[in-house]
Amino acid sequence: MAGIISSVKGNSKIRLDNKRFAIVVAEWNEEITGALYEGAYQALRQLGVKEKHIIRKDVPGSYELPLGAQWMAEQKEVDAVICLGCVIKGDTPHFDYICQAVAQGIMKVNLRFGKPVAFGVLTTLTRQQALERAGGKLGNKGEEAAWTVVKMLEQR
Ligand code: RBF
Repeated sequence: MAGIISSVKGNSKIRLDNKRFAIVVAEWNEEITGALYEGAYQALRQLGVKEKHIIRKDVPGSYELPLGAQWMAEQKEVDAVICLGCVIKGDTPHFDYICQAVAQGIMKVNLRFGKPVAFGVLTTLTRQQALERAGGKLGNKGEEAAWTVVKMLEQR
């Protein structure tokens, strides 16, 4: 596993049994986003996060993730948010608009609330590429998004 999050994998430097996480999940391509959710949820549980401290919020599509994340981040008790979505390139320029808006929207929520908000959004050319990253041969990006917010809470 490349990158900074490898150090979080499996255990954390801080206590997580008193931390609360929100996972915002886009319903578009739900076969993929459901698998990303499983990855994120299991990663948090494995790190010692209590079941009752993981809140799931569903939104229609990835474009709605920033607002869903904002609703979660504005709740005082929520320590970090994980956004999960899957945008697959179609035949029209929609892909670019959605990806741009979601990436920038999620970044704004990070900075506005000063809480980690992970961009666990697959932006792929094909469904196959998405499956490979949602529990397939390239791992599970939902799991990695969970490790990322934990890593950020450790840095604080
Ligand atoms: N949402 C996704 O999460 N993934 C997609 O691949 C996706 N493709 C879309 C393609 C088109 C042509 C449209 C109109 C919407 C798509 N959406 C997708 C939904 C989008 O995120 C949002 O829910 C809607 O645009 C309503 O705001």
